[in-house]
Amino acid sequence: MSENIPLAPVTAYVALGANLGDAAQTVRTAMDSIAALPETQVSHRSSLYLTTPVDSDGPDYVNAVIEVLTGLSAPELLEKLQKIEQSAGRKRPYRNAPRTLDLDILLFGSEQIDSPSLTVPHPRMAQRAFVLKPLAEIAPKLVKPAQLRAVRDQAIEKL
Ligand code: PH2
Ligand code: MG
Ligand code: MG
Repeated sequence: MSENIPLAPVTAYVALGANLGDAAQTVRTAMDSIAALPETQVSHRSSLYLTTPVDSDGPDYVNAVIEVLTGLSAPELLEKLQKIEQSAGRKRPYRNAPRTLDLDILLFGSEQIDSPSLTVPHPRMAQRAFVLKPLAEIAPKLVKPAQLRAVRDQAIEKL
């Protein structure tokens, strides 16, 4: 019985990043793939940003953030995002390796999640201009001016 009652949609934020291949096109296509997920709408898309690698190497990254309304649970959304990463050719040779596509759940409603596969809110989001700037563009109330000031030395520009 209870499994047939749909969950109320949750507002979640997903960060997109890529620095191998045609990164801008991969990020745009990933936004469309997320919009096509079941029970999921993309309600806001940030601009695309060109950013210097942080604790990573290789070419500059293309980064963006989207807001989604979803009836999926956080683990279901994570599984579907990982499938989209895999179809973009994602390999994981070592931590923070250059990548064709990275999709990270930043926030999932007001949920706090600490499982082996998923930590939400994303534990490093407050240290990264490539997350905070696009997030502030689409959800200004979620990012405090002091948080933006703390990352102002990290190179980021709109594409
Ligand atoms: N992702 C990382 C590590 N470093 N740097 C930039 N500029 N953009 C990213 O998306 C990024 C990074 C780990 O996921
Ligand atoms: Mg990441
Ligand atoms: Mg990731």
